[in-house]
Amino acid sequence: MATSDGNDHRGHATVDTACPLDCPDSCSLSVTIEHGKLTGIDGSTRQAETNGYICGKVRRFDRRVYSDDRILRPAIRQGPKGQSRPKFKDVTWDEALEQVATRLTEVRERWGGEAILPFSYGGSNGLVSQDTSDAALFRRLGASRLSRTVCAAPTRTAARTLYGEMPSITPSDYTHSQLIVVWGANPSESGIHLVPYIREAQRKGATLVVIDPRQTKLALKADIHLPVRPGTDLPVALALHRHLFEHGLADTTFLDEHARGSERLRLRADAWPIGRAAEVAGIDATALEEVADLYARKSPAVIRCGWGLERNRNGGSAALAVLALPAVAGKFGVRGGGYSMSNLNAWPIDRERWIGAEESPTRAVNMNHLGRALFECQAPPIKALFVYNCNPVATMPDQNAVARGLSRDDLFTVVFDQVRTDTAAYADIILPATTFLETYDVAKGYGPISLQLVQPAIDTVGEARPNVEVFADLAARLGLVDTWSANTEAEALLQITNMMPNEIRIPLHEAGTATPPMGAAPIQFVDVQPRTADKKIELFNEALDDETPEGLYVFQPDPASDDYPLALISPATSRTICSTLGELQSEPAAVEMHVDDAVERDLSNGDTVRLFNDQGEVHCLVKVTDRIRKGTISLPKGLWRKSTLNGSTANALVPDTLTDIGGGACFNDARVQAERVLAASYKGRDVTLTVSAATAPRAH
Ligand SMILES: Nc1nc2c(c(=O)[nH]1)N[C@H]1C(S)=C(S)[C@@H](COP(=O)(O)OP(=O)(O)OC[C@H]3O[C@@H](n4cnc5c(=O)[nH]c(N)nc54)[C@H](O)[C@@H]3O)O[C@H]1N2
Ligand SMILES: Nc1nc2c(c(=O)[nH]1)N[C@H]1C(S)=C(S)[C@@H](COP(=O)(O)OP(=O)(O)OC[C@H]3O[C@@H](n4cnc5c(=O)[nH]c(N)nc54)[C@H](O)[C@@H]3O)O[C@H]1N2
Ligand code: SF4
Ligand SMILES: [Mo]
Repeated sequence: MATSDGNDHRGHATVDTACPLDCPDSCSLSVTIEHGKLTGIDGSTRQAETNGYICGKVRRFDRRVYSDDRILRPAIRQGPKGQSRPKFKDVTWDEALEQVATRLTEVRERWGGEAILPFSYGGSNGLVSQDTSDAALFRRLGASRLSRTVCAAPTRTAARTLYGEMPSITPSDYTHSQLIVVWGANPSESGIHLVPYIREAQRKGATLVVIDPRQTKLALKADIHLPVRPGTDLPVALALHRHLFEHGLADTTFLDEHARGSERLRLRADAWPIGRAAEVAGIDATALEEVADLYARKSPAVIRCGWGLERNRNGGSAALAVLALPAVAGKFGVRGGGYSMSNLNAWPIDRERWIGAEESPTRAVNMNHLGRALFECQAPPIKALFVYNCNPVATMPDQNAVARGLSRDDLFTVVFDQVRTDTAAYADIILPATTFLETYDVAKGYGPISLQLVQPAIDTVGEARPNVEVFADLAARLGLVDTWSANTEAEALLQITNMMPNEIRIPLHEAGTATPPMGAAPIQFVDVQPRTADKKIELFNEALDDETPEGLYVFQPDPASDDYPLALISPATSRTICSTLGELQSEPAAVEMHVDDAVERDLSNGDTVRLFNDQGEVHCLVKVTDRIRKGTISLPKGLWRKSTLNGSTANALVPDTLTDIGGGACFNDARVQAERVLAASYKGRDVTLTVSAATAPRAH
């Protein structure tokens, strides 16, 4: 075990490591251990941007590490699939992996490799724990490929199309900005280290604009808050473009030199005068005009483009239009001016180099279609599902379809996780995974430009094993011996870092952190340039326009109906990271609802409500508030089924339709109705709820 200050006589040690969870910030951590047990997790200053402090979730991560929900040993299911308290029998790793190998071989021989679907997403997000021996194994098996589109697919497609994923402005550079637009992001909960930099900029005179259907903590501190109807960012952004072009405020010199397609963008934006956009978005036209004016005048101006605006039918075009604004307004070239999206690709690092097996052209399954894929995929049907780094029952759209699919008797499911997730209830075999406090990894931030070494602070809990070892072991059992040469994660770490350029590898090993060649705080269009083929900004990609059903920058109207008028959104909260730590939520969840919507439905604070649409229903409590726009309601992302009264979460109401570009999830296109139900006690799944006499019962 590597320690930074050694082990003293009390068995006390401190370990320098980093947080690799799916969060932009990638904090450096100082972990204290006494007699082999975690006693404290705190921030360190190794990563300068996160400045020595961390969030409350990870500070108490010991509650997951030593939790009763932790999977300690491999186990095989005994009773039916999907029960709230499923029965499993412990087995040895050898028995478990032999059985997995046997079943995968049977499936492959009878149905072909594509009948196997590996299913993974964020997990611990590190370079070692994903796309290493796992990718090598599944590629060599000829398994179906997974399109990892549940998050960031539209924004990433937009950032790639426009700028070839040029690195973004880092949080600390916000202190140089005069205008900050936080668009569809809620950093107070989902990336906390940006907030003090924004506040510092405000103290120095910066203007803050927040565009969000909810009055978030930052919206309360904003000069202007535009509480848009979910899914209407596209017209709002196009109205800003139109304003710039129409008033001669577009930076035509910059556009001529650095961009293509501005005329095509201008024509599409022409359909959106400020008044029309404001009407569709349900916001005040004067406020929107003021934002247009501020954005044209102020510099340095930065837009923090979040992920809240992508999760709907217009998400891709919305992200394109938002991220195109600094180009059209000429905001690049100064510190604190430009945009921030994801900085995941700031590094000259290529995973393909270390996977060590060619990607085969097998069929690709969009992960947002898991439920339907389990029924509709033919030739071959999906017969084996290997879930790791992901908790699809809690996090994928159309939860009921996912659960039905996973209940199939003829489906062989492996769930490899740290804790008994909602998905684990459907597993034939569960395998225990290590947490980031028990393994080596490399954490890559997507807010600050940060690459850090993650190292074990404690011994593995129970018989947990790191991903890289389990997939390498399975490959060996399947006779794929030459696939991946590193069998332990320490070897894997070395194998991976050895393929990095020396300027990165050496500091990463010696100091635990590295800086990319362009520096940790690049100025866009000074230190970094677009990474498109010809280094130009592509404001209008004709091929993408052809592929997009309605065309690029074309607004698709709201899917609400008279039956289902309320827009249900499910943003990140400070209590979980996606569904990670959802096991610790002991209070029943509450949906936030505007006071007018509540009064209309005879609802008051603490009442029990039934949210429903044609796909499903969620029974939960109500929190009445004026901090969300009327017509929009909000239930947290990442809830486990036990957190609601009927065992369904927001995803039971989320359609599995896809975003306009990128094949992303439309979480915020859920349209629902809400009605009061007579209160029931919170006792897990068995509560029976009766529809209140005040509202007519419906046939669902
Ligand atoms: N604590 C915590 N931190 C996290 C996560 C977590 O679950 N918990 N998740 C991590 C992950 S995986 C991600 S992707 C990021 C996501 O972090 P964010 O980018 O902050 O994304 P969301 O939380 O989905 O939504 C952000 C805001 O968008 C608003 N919003 C919803 N719909 C719309 C819309 O149509 N338009 C506009 N303008 N706003 C809208 C929501 O009200 C919310 O306040 O956070 C990461 N950090
Ligand atoms: N309704 C709604 N749903 C959403 C969203 C939303 O806005 N609204 N947002 C979506 C977003 S942004 C995202 S990113 C997805 C995320 O969805 P998921 O990727 O499913 O994220 P988590 O639920 O945190 O699941 C990660 C799982 O990996 C496990 N894990 C962690 N480290 C390891 C490891 O080293 N090995 C193994 N084997 N397992 C590990 C964790 O215990 C956890 O169960 O959720 C999406 N779901
Ligand atoms: S979850 Fe985010 S804020 Fe919390 S410790 Fe990890 S990187 Fe830092
Ligand atoms: Mo995400």
